[in-house]
Amino acid sequence: PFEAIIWDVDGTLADTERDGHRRAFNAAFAEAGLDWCWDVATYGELLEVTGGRERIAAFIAARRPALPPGVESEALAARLHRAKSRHYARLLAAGAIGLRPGVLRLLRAARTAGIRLAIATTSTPENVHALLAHVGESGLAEWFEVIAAGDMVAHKKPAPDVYLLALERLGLGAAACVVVEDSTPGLRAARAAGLETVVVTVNDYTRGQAFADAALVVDGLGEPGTPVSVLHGQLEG
Ligand code: XBP
Ligand code: MG
Repeated sequence: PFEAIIWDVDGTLADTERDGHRRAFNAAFAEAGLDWCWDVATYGELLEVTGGRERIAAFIAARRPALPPGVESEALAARLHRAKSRHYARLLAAGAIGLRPGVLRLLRAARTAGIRLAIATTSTPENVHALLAHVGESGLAEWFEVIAAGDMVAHKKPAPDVYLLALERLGLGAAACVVVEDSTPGLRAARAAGLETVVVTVNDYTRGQAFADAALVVDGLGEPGTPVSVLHGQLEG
């Protein structure tokens, strides 16, 4: 029987990328005196690389922006990413990002039904807590029994590691869980861990991606009275 829902965070619980992470990266670049600016379209391309530090390093490797003299790119990426995390926490504390419509209702319904909740994210536990602390539901982080994060495993999504860690900590097999994801790297990670996955498309970043391996693709979780479009579903019929 179905016992737990494992949630992705970025793009799934909340639409964090464009107005959260992207703005925090740009604030870190500006603070470091760099003239790099990730516009909305550029950031969409950079999202192919999961993990913020890895994303900065990949940007440096691919686009070869001017680096400060004598600075090594991995060290710069690590330093910029620490600053980015600080800016991201500040944006969240200012209330910049809320949960996606329907998420809170679904979480409440799951709890009422005795379904366990977990998180599997590429980002950090600190970022997850910063988000969940500022979306208007006190104690929300405690609703999740397990928070499995990218820095706890050897390989970030699309590798299955973070989902396998979530299963291990839940003490459940893949067949007892359903995943909610928003992106191709996330779907690949969940499927590689043997998990059935519902994909909720979120924005122009993920809407056009290939989700053939998903059990169900919907364009939102909706609220009562709001139609949800099923874009693609193997669970139908
Ligand atoms: C989300 C990510 C993250 C965020 C940045 O992937 O790739 O890298 O963009 O977070 P997913 P950090 O939703 O598939 O988990 O800067 O903390 O890495
Ligand atoms: Mg995501």
